Amino acid sequence: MIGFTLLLISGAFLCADEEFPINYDESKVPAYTLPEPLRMENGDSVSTPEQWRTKRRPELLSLFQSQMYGRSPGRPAAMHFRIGSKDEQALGGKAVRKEVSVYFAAGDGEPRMDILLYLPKQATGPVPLFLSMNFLGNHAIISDPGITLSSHWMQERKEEEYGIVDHHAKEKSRGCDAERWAVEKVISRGYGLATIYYGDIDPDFDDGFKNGVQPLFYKPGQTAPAPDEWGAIGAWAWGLSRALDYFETDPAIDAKRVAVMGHSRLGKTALWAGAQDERFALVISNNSGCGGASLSRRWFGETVTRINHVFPHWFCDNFQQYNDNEKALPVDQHELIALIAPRPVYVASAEDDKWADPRGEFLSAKTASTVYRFLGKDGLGAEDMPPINQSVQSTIGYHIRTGKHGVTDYDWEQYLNFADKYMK
Ligand code: GTR
Repeated sequence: MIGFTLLLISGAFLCADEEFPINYDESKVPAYTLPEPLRMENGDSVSTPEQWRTKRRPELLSLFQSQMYGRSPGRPAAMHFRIGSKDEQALGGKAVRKEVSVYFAAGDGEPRMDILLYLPKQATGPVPLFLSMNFLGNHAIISDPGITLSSHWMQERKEEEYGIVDHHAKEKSRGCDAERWAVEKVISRGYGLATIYYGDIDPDFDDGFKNGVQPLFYKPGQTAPAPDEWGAIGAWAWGLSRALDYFETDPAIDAKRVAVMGHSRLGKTALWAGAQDERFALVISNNSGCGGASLSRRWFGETVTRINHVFPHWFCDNFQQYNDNEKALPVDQHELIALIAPRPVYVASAEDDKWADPRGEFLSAKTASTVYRFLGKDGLGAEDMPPINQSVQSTIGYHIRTGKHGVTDYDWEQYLNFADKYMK
């Protein structure tokens, strides 16, 4: 890991390391010009919603695919599902818990992902659902002995953070991430909650794409994705779409009302999944930052260069061309949000999460409004950043809350209100 040095420059903090200068001073953000989502590559402006849908939207999507996240394959023909454990009395009788394995190839081997589902017991019909990937295994989101412990690669856990040092999921790690998962609250509001461990789809380290789902799609002789083919974020987003494929087959779930939500790198993933797959009814980005909701051209917090160096496996290789050259990017992140239009999208920042550039996240959401308005929606109903802990619930929702990088009950509360407004 790269060490950071704190420099005090003319009374303002500039956090930097030798290779990758990082700016935390608003007055030092250089001027930048954003690409216009409603202007086509040939220079013409988009004149009708139909033209947006059939020409400009596919054009933008293709640019994000080839230059940033990489192209992903579709649903594998041999993919199949197997229902695993089921508990009709979960959460003290308030929910049904079940596990579903998704096998991406024929047979019962790898690659495979496991979906953990909690559905409200009292439901009288198919329920709307929140779908969100997790960082530490399905068993980590809640302490429930019935959840299968993951046997897949697991990141090293810091003892001071989780009270455990555990390379693989063990009994004592059940519920170790529960603070970030408002399972009971979601159920009590009438929604289901589905989660998948992101390491099932692609372990989060740079191994040249030997593990994870990518090799399943290599052409004969291919050993790594091409420069315009998916990296890890593309693979995780693909996994979210495969979960939606399953929801379409489950009569207890209303697959037309699925909100995809994600935090941090998984927030980038949720946005990318929602941008590509129009079956997602609502999209939520929690503290997604660079490569997610925040603008690449704004020099504040994490940069394209830094993210590409530290996480070279997240994006496609073509994205490396834009290191220290963000202005050459044919897109910026307000256009990723615009790809979700006219569907509701919520962007959430945290006051102390400067690394993710809260203002850059807000500006990106605000600028995406042009497309929402063009399509007859209200966009973001705020000209300036709202006060701390005040949720804006227009078609593009936004809040900045107190506290640090993470997912809190406050965040869930706003997402549930937003879903009540747009998905019920
Ligand atoms: C950081 C990374 C961010 C964010 C975060 C996370 O190290 O620089 O882009 O994704 O990790 O996912 O927790």
